[in-house]
Amino acid sequence: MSQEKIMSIHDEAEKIRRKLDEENSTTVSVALFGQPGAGKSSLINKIVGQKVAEVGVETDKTVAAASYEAKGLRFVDLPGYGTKNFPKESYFQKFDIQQFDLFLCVTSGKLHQADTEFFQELARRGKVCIFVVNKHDELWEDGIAIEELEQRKINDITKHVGQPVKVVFTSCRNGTGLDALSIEIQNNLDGAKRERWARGAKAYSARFLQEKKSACEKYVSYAAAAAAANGINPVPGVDVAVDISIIMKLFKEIRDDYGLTDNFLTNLKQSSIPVVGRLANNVVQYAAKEGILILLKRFAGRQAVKTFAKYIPFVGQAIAASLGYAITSNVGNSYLSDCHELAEEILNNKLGE
Ligand SMILES: Nc1nc2c(ncn2[C@@H]2O[C@H](COP(=O)(O)OP(=O)(O)OP(=O)(O)O)[C@@H](O)[C@H]2O)c(=O)[nH]1
Ligand SMILES: [Mg+2]
Repeated sequence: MSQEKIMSIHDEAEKIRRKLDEENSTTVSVALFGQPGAGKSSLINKIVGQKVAEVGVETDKTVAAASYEAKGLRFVDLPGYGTKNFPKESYFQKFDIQQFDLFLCVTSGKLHQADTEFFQELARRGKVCIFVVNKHDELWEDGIAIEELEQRKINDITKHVGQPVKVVFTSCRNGTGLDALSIEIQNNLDGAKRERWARGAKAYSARFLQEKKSACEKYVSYAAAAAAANGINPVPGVDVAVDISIIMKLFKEIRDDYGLTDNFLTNLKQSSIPVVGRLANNVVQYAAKEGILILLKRFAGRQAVKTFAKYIPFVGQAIAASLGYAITSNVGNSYLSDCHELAEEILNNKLGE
């Protein structure tokens, strides 16, 4: 390899490591507010697809906001606006309201005055707030169509807040509106945060799964480049070394993004649906170092290597042209593909953890 080429790989390696760090430190911050029992904790769990918040017990927010973080998504359950402990005058500063990417006002009954006032303050400061009417499954009145009941809710909220607002109806019980809510949140984010949301939030539709895959592909290209640039483990069968620990970490993150926990995978391996069992087996097997070596060997032997040309500007010319990157990016995308297909089967067959 020429001196010049070695230099540019070195520079690009530095850059790609910084990019990977940057990507890993991107967080989406969502704040929730609304009356006790409206379903804020339940919604957080549904959105992220993990039990992070306790449901059915009043979340203690008498001394502080309750904060939960998973997969680069941060949810903060705010205490009541303008109470004795948290007066209006100091509320915005106390909870650093300006830092949040967006707000969810969660209701299940009537909108309360404190929520209306807080919303109006947010609107004045140009912050995005989505109204979530939860417990849609309980919305019922004899002889009145559901559309009419929904419209009444929307009218009631509009009347209270004095302006047209975005309203999403959800049910944590039967899943109604969870996809719509997640997409509405995503539509209000840009750039890296948008991708972070697609990766971290649970997919309730094929469309969202596809968004997840695109966001993961970009991440795969970064990690594959870093793994190729940081060559320490020899790849069997070729004169190339890559960093397996980076690949291992990448695989773990892809599994997390698709909600494939160890427990869930163990259950899926026993599935009566053959393709589910096979994919779950792959996902578990390739997670370990021995499995990664099998994949590396498989792709080292390939003649034609598929690389993602659109990521070359991020990855760098010299790294993108290297054999190490061809192998690591193929290995990464093959793992992503297994996780994605498995997630599609889970969604289509309504398999729960
Ligand atoms: N029927 C129905 N019940 C729900 C729904 N979402 C939540 N619940 C129930 O409503 C109760 C309160 O839910 P939480 O998620 O704890 O409500 P919260 O807003 O976090 O309450 P606080 O922490 O007290 O502010 C629990 O018993 C939930 O099981 C829903 O969509 N439909
Ligand atoms: Mg709660």
